Amino acid sequence: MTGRVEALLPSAEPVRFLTDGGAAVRGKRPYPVPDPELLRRAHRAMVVGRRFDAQATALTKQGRLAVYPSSHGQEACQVGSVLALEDGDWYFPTYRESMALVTRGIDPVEVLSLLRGDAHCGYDPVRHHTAPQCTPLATQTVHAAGVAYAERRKGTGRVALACVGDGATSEGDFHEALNFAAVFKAPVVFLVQNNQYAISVPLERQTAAPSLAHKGIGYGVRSERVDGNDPVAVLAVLAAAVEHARAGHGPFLVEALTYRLESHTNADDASRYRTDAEADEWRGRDPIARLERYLRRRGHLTDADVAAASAEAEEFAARLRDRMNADPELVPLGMFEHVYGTPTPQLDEQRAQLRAEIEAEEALS
Ligand SMILES: Cc1ncc(C[n+]2csc(CCOP(=O)(O)OP(=O)(O)O)c2C)c(N)n1
Repeated sequence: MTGRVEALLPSAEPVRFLTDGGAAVRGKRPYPVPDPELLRRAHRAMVVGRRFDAQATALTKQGRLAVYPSSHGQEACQVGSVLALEDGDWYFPTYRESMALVTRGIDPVEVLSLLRGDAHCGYDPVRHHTAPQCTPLATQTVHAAGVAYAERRKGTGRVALACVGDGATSEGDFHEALNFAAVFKAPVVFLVQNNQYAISVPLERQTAAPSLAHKGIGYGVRSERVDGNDPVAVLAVLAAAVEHARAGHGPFLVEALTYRLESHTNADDASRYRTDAEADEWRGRDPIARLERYLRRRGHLTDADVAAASAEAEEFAARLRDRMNADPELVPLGMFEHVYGTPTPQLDEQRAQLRAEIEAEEALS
């Protein structure tokens, strides 16, 4: 029994490959070091992702976006979770994962549709193997476990990765998903981005567990903790987690310790519940700066590479700004589409009512 529990337990300290300053941590590596080419890709994606995030925040101030939950500071988790997957694998994001979806190659305007106020998710979830961004906390973990189980039954070798925040680990759905996935060996990775706060609720008011990763143990789920601002460690741990799931060993829970540098959304004011000193301490663990220093020291990244990433990021942001400045074409009746495979009589009735109202208004104008 003891041996079985030990096999599931996270490391005593969160897994780290890099110091805060970007030097390699000495000692034995608990997981293989990711390939330098993958790390270079991660660097570029984080630079573009951070610029995208800043542009999206600016769009809220210009009234072009209704709401935006920033992931500034969480770049290693956003990019790392996507790069750990293959194209056919499934991704189950929350509202905070816009940066990750852009990294997955989804059109940024489509990514921002929901946050602009559209009734639909913007992109085609089936084509991208990416569920709609989920606002109800943790409900998508159940969907992820179900889809992963279906893939297992079909023998496709595909896995699902579901993102949640620290607050969402208190939701019943999270626990149901862990239990189901463990019992039925669903190939799903649960990534908890522990950014320390659920809006204004700090972690110590959220859980009495030794860590969020420990929550997997009771369900029989292999669990690990990682420094979520260390991109090398995040990629290494997630690669192992995905491999574990793909090889048929069942689910894997990763808790990544990170920090959201901005407020919860543009509608929140983080200075009301946390100090500048705390945020500054986390700024000192900047994932982009850490990876950049590490790769430069090893000769894997040059000034020209860094300049090219930054130019690509500027172009990305400028294109997004231009496209978001155009007013979207509103199709009110479109909100009844894609609600159910077969519409219910109630839905048909509502659609007919709205159509009649639109026609009556048009007749008056
Ligand atoms: C089921 C449910 N309850 C409450 C909310 C309101 N709510 C939105 S975000 C949030 C905090 C979530 O924090 P966390 O899970 O840590 O994720 P983070 O926003 O930090 O990424 C809450 C309580 C919700 N969206 N869904």
